Amino acid sequence: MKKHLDARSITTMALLIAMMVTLSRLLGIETQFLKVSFAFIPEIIMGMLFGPLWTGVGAVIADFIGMSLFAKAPFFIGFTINAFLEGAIYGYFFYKKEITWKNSIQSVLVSTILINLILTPLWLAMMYHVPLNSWVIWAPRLIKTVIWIPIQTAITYFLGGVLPYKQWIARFNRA
Ligand code: FOL
Repeated sequence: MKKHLDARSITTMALLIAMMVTLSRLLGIETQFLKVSFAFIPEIIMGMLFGPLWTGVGAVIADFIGMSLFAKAPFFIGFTINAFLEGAIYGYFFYKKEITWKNSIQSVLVSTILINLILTPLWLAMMYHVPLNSWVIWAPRLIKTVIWIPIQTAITYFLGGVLPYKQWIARFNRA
């Protein structure tokens, strides 16, 4: 893993963070109990280029920027933890790796189970003082999960086909 980031890496990170903020806060759907967005796309690219630690850090920065510019709810630290873990998951599965059906499915399942089905229900119950078994937490979430797993898996896999990641990795390793 990179110990420090050079100027080109910082510029690339900044661009990907800006894309994450835009996709999640401006082009995403957000209700009190559910979020749907395509912010995972720049996040996967970050994971391929920079690995788990830096992608986690980048996702945390995107959370801070998004919350300071476009907050629709009070800040809650649990979602910052989610952001770090989701970034770390994409870095773990895609850093300097070819995107295959296998790691696409694995990354989607691990992030969905850990973040969307375990941690987020806990944070929402704590934040809104509703019981953890409340239908307002689970009904929209289970519907989203069933629809979203195939969509996110397919987008992740096809991203692997269109991104010139071998050139990127060669270029970033030379620097
Ligand atoms: N606090 C912080 N730090 N960041 C936030 O984005 C944030 N957002 C809210 C409140 N405090 C915050 C607004 N409420 C979900 C739903 C509502 C919500 C926050 C999160 C939610 O369902 N999140 C899912 C989906 C995330 C995704 O796919 O982008 C999650 O697993 O975190």
